[in-house]
Amino acid sequence: MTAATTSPGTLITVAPTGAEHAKVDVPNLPVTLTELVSTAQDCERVGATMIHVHVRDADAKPSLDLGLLKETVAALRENTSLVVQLSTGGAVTDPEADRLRVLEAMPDSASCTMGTVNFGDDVFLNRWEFIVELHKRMIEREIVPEYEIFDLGQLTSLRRLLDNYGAPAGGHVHLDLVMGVPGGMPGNVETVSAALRDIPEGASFCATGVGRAGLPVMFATLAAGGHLRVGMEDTTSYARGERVRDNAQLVARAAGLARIAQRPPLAGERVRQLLGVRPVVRHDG
Ligand code: KMH
Ligand code: ZN
Repeated sequence: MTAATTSPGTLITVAPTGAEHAKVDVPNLPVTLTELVSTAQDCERVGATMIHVHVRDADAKPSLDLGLLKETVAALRENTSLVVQLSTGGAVTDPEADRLRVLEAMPDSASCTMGTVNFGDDVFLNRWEFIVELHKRMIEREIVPEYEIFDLGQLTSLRRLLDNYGAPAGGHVHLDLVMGVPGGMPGNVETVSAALRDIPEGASFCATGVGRAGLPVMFATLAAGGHLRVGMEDTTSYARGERVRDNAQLVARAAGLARIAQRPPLAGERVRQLLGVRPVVRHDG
């Protein structure tokens, strides 16, 4: 029995780029601002309502440059109605100070990872003091967090954070189960099911499965009343032996499955209400 809020519709987040894939290995990865905006528009057209953003510099390398982040937030707001979520996770090599500074770009939402995890051959470091600082700064700036959960124990850390430091900006708790990272929890039905026990009362959750875990996690999450994150940050294969054409292909598949599950994609305004994100300020279409 889950304490999480199950939803009659599905919030679809697209994570189009990430910090891990190299442009030379994945040539269709959106890395320039023009490519990102065009991807965002395509994904919005087929059912995405939130975008999880990692930016790249002129050499297509992951970057937390504040100017670039501000420009990106502005361009996405100008050209889409998507809820703009910036990654504070960055790349595993990014220092804490740079990751905290991401919030100065004033996105609608930002990620907040709830603990340290082995990340392939690397370590994705998230010290408790750092998590608390992110949480507090997001409250001050009215930025709605999405708590990233890479392992089940991080759900317990989330409860500890909320118990000790209060509700996030917007008052609603939304989290993302990131499943199948080598070093984190596996992406399968049993683990989605186990996570449901520890999701805080009233919280909403989405889930994403990295690589081959993508489809099992999607089906299990739809059945459990959760929301979906898809995108080339997590998946570059569409099927066995078939590369992803573009992010919109992944969003369209998720939207189709959500409709089949009778939990169709939620409209943007409904998603802003759900998450407690400020209403859209301006969109010229
Ligand atoms: N790139 C990973 C090290 C986040 O965006 O907040 C961290 C990550 C999580 O992707
Ligand atoms: Zn990310």
